[in-house]
Amino acid sequence: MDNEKYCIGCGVKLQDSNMLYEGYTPDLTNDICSRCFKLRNYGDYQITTRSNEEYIDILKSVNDTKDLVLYVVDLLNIEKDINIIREYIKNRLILVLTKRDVLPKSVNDEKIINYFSSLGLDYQDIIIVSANKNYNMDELLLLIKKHKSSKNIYVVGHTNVGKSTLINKMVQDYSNEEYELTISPLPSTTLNKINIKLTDDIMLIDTPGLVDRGSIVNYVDFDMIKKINAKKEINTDTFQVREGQCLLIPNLLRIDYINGDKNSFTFFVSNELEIEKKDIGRCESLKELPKKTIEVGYHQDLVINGLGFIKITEKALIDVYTLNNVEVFVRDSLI
Ligand SMILES: Nc1nc2c(ncn2[C@@H]2O[C@H](COP(=O)(O)OP(=O)(O)OP(=O)(O)O)[C@@H](O)[C@H]2O)c(=O)[nH]1
Ligand SMILES: [Mg+2]
Repeated sequence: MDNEKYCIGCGVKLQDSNMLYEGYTPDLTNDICSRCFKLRNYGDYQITTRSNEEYIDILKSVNDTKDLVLYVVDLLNIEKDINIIREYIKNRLILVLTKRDVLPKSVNDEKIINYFSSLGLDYQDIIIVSANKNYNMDELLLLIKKHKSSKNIYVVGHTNVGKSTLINKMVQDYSNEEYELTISPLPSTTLNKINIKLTDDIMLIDTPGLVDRGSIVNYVDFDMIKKINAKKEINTDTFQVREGQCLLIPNLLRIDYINGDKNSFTFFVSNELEIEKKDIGRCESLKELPKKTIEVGYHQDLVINGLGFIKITEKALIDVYTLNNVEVFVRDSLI
């Protein structure tokens, strides 16, 4: 049966004819699809794949407007090239750095802002927030009011960065509506544009996120995704390491210290992940995984896309083993 009703949780068009196809609901009087229903009520998730062409089409449609954009970036998983957004949209944008709550409180916000200022992204304003901890939400609303050129405000960014969570928090804080978008630690939760009226003058528009094929979340199971997803402030683990030693996160990552002075490696990853230090000669674990040899400079971060990052103090030559297709790179230290 054809209809024009869309799921209020993820934006997908609802249908009652094919259980195996997205947007299915047994009863078209429902407001949400079965996938959102199961996710919300049982934490049970059906993988949905989205092509990035669809995401890019959505960005192009945003570019056709002159509306303000909130470009949301996850502080634990900063994209290798955050400027890529400018290939698709020329709109005025506010850079919203979210999930502040997972980084240690001792980290200075100003340092983070300075880091982003140096990346060359053209934005009207920048702000650090946490939707979970309600941090800087009033300030974000003020910035929206200051920079908006019309009623519509688009919320864009990679999948899983926390776009829908941010909108839910704003609705909770600034509107009388009961509205709630579906959120999850898995990729591609939101499937379509969704308009959410915040006030008479502000319409927030949620969008599906770009799926990053280099992220580790594409190559592990649901239980592991939940473990990798940092839910609270990270208790960083620092290891003093010398040549001939290796650091391991079981099933996910191995770093062999091949060459360099005595060094310190600080892990910014979910507290639920165990980290072990061993002698290379006495450890065979994870050597079957693809290896990448990397030269790290003074005060740089080794980033494992989707997992987090490791701050390394001194120059080093390391062998990094991780799952196939997972992007690994170095950048100047964030912290
Ligand atoms: N610790 C922490 N986690 C957050 C925060 N905001 C979102 N998350 C978590 O990040 C994950 C992804 O959140 P979503 O809001 O579904 O992300 P999204 O950007 O809408 O993702 P897509 O719809 O797939 O594009 C969920 O597990 C959220 O609980 C935050 O401020 N702090
Ligand atoms: Mg979403």
